[in-house]
Amino acid sequence: MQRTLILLKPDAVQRRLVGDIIGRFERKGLRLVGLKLVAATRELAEKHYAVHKGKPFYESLLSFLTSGPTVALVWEGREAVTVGRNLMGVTDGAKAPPGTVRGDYALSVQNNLVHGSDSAENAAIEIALWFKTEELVSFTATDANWIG
Ligand code: DAT
Ligand code: MG
Repeated sequence: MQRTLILLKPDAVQRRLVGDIIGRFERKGLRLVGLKLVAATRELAEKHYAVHKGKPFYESLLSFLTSGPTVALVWEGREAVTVGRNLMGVTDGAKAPPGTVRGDYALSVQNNLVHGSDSAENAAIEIALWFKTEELVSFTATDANWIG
């Protein structure tokens, strides 16, 4: 069992795609264990994208993430990190295949609607950045025998 942090970035909220994107993760079978609307501060954005510090797009990326509300989600399930990445599609919306969030709705590289943790280790770090322990609610899904 694994957890992953998924962010619906400010473009997803502005474009009213929150319900659509959450629905895809729900229907896949992941369990929602954390959900909130966050106005990310510069400090939070810097920590979240620390790995990209110094890259040419870094400042623009921080402006984007702090430009409006973000929906922060934690999903739990088998292979949640890989499943999340697959539901999102590759970084560049122009290259992401149809059927993925980015493939269906994004054309941009930067404004690509979603963030998803890229490893279980980074998921743990990112979840701790966006959520307090008591904001996460673990539960047994009543359809667990069907979903796996
Ligand atoms: P991902 O979000 O698919 O994990 P990443 O971690 O490499 O991609 O980069 C984080 C975000 O930074 C990405 O969602 C969009 C932005 N980004 C990445 N490469 C970029 C580039 N070459 N130009 C502009 N923005 C970029
Ligand atoms: Mg990344």
